Amino acid sequence: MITELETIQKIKQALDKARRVLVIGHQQPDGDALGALIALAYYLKSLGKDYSLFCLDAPVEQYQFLPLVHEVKADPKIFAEKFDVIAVVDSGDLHYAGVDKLLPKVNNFTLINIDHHASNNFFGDLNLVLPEKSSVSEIVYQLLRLWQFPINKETATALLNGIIFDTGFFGNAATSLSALEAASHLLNLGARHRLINENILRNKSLGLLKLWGRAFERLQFNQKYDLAFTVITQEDLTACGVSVEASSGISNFFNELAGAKIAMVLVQTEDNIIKGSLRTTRDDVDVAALAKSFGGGGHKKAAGFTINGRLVYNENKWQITD
Ligand SMILES: [Mn+2]
Repeated sequence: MITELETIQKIKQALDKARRVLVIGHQQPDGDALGALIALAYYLKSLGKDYSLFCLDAPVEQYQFLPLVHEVKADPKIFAEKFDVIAVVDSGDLHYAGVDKLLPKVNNFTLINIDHHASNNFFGDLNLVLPEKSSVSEIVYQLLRLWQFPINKETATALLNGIIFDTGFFGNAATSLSALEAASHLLNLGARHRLINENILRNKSLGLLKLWGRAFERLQFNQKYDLAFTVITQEDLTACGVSVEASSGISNFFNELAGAKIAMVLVQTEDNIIKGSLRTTRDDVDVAALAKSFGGGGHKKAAGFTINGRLVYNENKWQITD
């Protein structure tokens, strides 16, 4: 068994030796994946390495304030090029990363897996998987400290962004002493937390807030399952001018209802398709298992599923019909 410290040492050696490095975050990259990606980019830059950053989907508007985010490319053509080291961050497996079919078939590179998901399947040649960490950004922060990399303001901002994102502004169960310590040190190093707040919190459009209004209005509580749930119809999306993707953040909110263990939002995305998203902030609830029973999947605290059917309002309640 290779120890954690040996793994960290081997990752450093692989990066130090590499001529070309590709760093990958998961598809639809979130604040944590991008934070880790960007911090590793600054490290590689300091070594004078030739590196590329890839996510299957381009970073959305709210992350455009992050330094170096413009370097994150979404063009899979990059996989035609040769890399000595490919590092994947914040992804439990290569399918979740969105690159299982894109990675070169000839295994002439070192695959590094840095993650904090308990479900991680150790797909790398080197696997640094620390489920007790709040975020992969916190893990990268610790790597950079161990490697005595002088963390600049930009790197500090990227890493703090990841920690803030995955801890839900230091509010969810991932918030730990080590996350808070890392965050306070990053602030000390000049991380721009106001910029993060402005961009991650205060970035909602009028249409999106109106859509939330509709969803809040219909909020119901199922006492049998301690489930807070609501629905969004196609008419809602059209009337508010909001895309299905842009509506996705709303389910996190309903966990704030006292007594709710699970929050569920059902969105009618097409005539006969309903997408469900499930969230919990509790350690004793596994929404991935629940999503699986509907043919979906995800993480213990955030999961989703897709079913066929139509949402209809009937006799004072929302129902699903064929
Ligand atoms: Mn993460």
